[in-house]
Amino acid sequence: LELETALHKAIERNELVLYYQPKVEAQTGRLVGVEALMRWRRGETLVPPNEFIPMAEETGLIVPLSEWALREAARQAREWQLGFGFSESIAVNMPSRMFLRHDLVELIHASVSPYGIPHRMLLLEITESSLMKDLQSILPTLRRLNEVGVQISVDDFGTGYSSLQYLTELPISELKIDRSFVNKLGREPKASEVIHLIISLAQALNLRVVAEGVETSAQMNLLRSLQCRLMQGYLIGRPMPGPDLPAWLRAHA
Ligand code: G
Ligand code: G
Ligand code: NA
Repeated sequence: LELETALHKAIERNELVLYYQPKVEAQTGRLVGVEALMRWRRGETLVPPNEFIPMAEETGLIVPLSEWALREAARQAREWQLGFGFSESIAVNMPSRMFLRHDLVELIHASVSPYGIPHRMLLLEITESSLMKDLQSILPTLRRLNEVGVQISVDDFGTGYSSLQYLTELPISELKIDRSFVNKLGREPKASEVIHLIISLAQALNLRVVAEGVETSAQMNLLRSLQCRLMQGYLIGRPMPGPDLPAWLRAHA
């Protein structure tokens, strides 16, 4: 309960921060977007999301946290846009609870418009398991988001029992291969077969595919040979504070 009260106050006390992890094109290394990942600055410590997101989901605090993340990501995108012409996508993690709201499209509009960020630049990540669990209720919101140009990415793909029937009909843009598969690449023969299957599925459905959790160049090379187009992971870049992105870009070019 103490943690809950503290988190409640964290927003107004400016204790939340977003870190950003680059997502790049596998063949060229070119930046195609970033994913916003939340951190909580509590005194001297930077609390990782797995220590407060589950509690926030249980208590409903995830709603104000997600609203804050949308605004803050838009603000940061604007700062990068003015600073160095950033025009790539910015991904924000969204719990299914947010997609169950009828006013999500309006909320997004209110979050990005003050900063002049086009809806096209915004990508919302939803985990495969929460998407499939609440699909019927979420679908109308997904369609409205799609109409205004907001893109949807299915996170932790391969762990959540997607209905292939539904997948063909969903207004989504991207699948993110769960990092557990990437982690097993080169060690377990089946991992590369599963990844190959997800990539083929994505191609058939005309979706982008991203490998998450790429940590070694051996994994990167295997993923390239499997025709994986986009990658994210510690090898490419760790999640970093927004102001560090220009330096990462210079070092990475
Ligand atoms: O950043 P880190 O690797 O510690 O993230 C751990 C988990 O927390 C990931 O599954 C990530 O999706 C989730 N997470 C990180 N930031 C956010 C956020 O802003 N909102 C939500 N809902 N989940 C987040
Ligand atoms: O997709 P999801 O939101 O669950 O993933 C984001 C989480 O993965 C964050 O906690 C982030 O810090 C973490 N992460 C990002 N890249 C890597 C990586 O290369 N290896 C590992 N183990 N975790 C990573
Ligand atoms: Na994510």
